[in-house]
Amino acid sequence: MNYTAHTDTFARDNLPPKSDWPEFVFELPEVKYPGRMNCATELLDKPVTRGYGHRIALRTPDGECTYTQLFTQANRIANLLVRDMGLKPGNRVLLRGPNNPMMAACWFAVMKAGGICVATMPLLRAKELTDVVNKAEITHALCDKRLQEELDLAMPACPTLASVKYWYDESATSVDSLAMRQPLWFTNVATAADDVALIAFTSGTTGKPKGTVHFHRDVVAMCDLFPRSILKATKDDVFVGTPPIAFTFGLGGMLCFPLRVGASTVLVEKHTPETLLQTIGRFQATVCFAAPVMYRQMAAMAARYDLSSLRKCVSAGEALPDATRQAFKEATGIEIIDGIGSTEMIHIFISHTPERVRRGATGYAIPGYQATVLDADGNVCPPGQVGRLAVKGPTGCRYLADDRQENYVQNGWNVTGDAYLMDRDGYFFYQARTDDMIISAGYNIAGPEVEDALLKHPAVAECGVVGAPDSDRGTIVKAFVLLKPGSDKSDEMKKALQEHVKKIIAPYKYPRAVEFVDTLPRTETGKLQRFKLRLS
Ligand code: 3UK
Repeated sequence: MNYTAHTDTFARDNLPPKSDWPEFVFELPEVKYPGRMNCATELLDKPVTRGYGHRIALRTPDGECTYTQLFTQANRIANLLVRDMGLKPGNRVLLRGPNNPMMAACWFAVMKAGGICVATMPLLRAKELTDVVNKAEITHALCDKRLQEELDLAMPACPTLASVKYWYDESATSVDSLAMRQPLWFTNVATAADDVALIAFTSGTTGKPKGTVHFHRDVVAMCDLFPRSILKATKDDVFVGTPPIAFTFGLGGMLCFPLRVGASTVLVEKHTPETLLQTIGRFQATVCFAAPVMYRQMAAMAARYDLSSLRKCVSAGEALPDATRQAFKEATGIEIIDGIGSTEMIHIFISHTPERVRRGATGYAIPGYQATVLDADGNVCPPGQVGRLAVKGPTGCRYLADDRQENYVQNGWNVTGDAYLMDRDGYFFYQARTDDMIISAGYNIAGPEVEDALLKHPAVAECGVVGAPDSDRGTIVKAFVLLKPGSDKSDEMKKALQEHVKKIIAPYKYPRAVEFVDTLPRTETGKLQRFKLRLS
């Protein structure tokens, strides 16, 4: 048996058998890590010992926090977890909160103590929490006081969850108050590089949530790949954005990436397009992480804000429509960096630098990753042919005790569930989620392509395109359209939108049905919930 610092081996014991793991590729020198590594040491302790302690790590509308302060607070909470809450290395810790400094400090505290973080999206309800707690046999919880109600509702059905504490809580037994009485120093647990650091549950739309298991080395690897080769982040960067730390997109972009390079991150609990624009100006932010719909909304109002500090913008979570890319560039001069990542892969694996953008493409496999397109039989598709996207690299999919492992990992490849084509130069073009392809009158139609065409019409703010049942044709293309303020929800407008689409893409792809809506259903991570549109 390999070395492990975990006395509680539940997570390791519930990994899929090695034969079902994807193939891991560690070709880049930067991801050849030693056998023992704790990601908190790498991301937080080392900047302090290397003389960055006085620099600002976290910025918020209420104040700021240096690297040394964050380090000290994480040490205190780690002591609290071990001394008062009885945490043993390998125990799972539920972490619940919006993006705020305590969320960041608690995340590092769990890493330091050798615990396994299970962070959940703030909006999860009791039923979903119960599923997660029971699946991962979670023993401890650290939770923002304002999210207590739903956790209380879940507790009776969570027998393993024995120790719960709240932060931003006025009581004498709060995390805040108990941490104050703990020593400032903590010796990080000497975890193996392949000890489990976190279990991230997928924001899946159907079925029971899947827990994706990531090691300490995976957390460090995500920081040493995309941020170095594509983003080129430096210590002087100021990060802002929307993705929750509870989502691996946000864990990277809003916490780990900035700290890895000694930069600072602006944590704001809830953003609207207006507050994000204001925040960029107020903090002179240089790097922004968000979902495509946010960039679209920001483009429409960017002229009224000071965005002179902004250097790089990263879009992920769903496909970036070219219409949004162009609108944002016109408004700000910035070429958005698109990137596809997944909870299974922990972060982005196909992307592009602003200089190497290719219109309509997500990008190329970033250094460290390999990507290809497979047909239904698992053979490699020639350039130009649509098939299933498959990737491999230093990170990959390991579901916690789940037979769906064989769907995601096939012949050593991680198969993401996305339909893509690759051109001759190795650029990857997104078509749709494999199960979102619309088959109408025998044609394969990708909803996102129709959406991009609609978004190029001046009256369209947002839209979603799905297949809808039709008595004559079996399935037709149906568009749900949110119009810009002042536009007319008329039959003439429907007709105009249909004619507009026919002019931009092959006419048979035009939406035969158009419905005007006031909002579109989205997840907390900004993804359009197409299954909800299909049901409506
Ligand atoms: C879709 C994209 C087209 C795609 C994520 C960056 O989104 C993330 O993780 P999830 O597990 O979803 C993964 C799926 O989302 N997707 C994401 N980005 C793009 N489709 N273009 C894109 N740029 O279907 C993928 O399979 O929620 C994104 C970093 C970390 C993440 N966890």
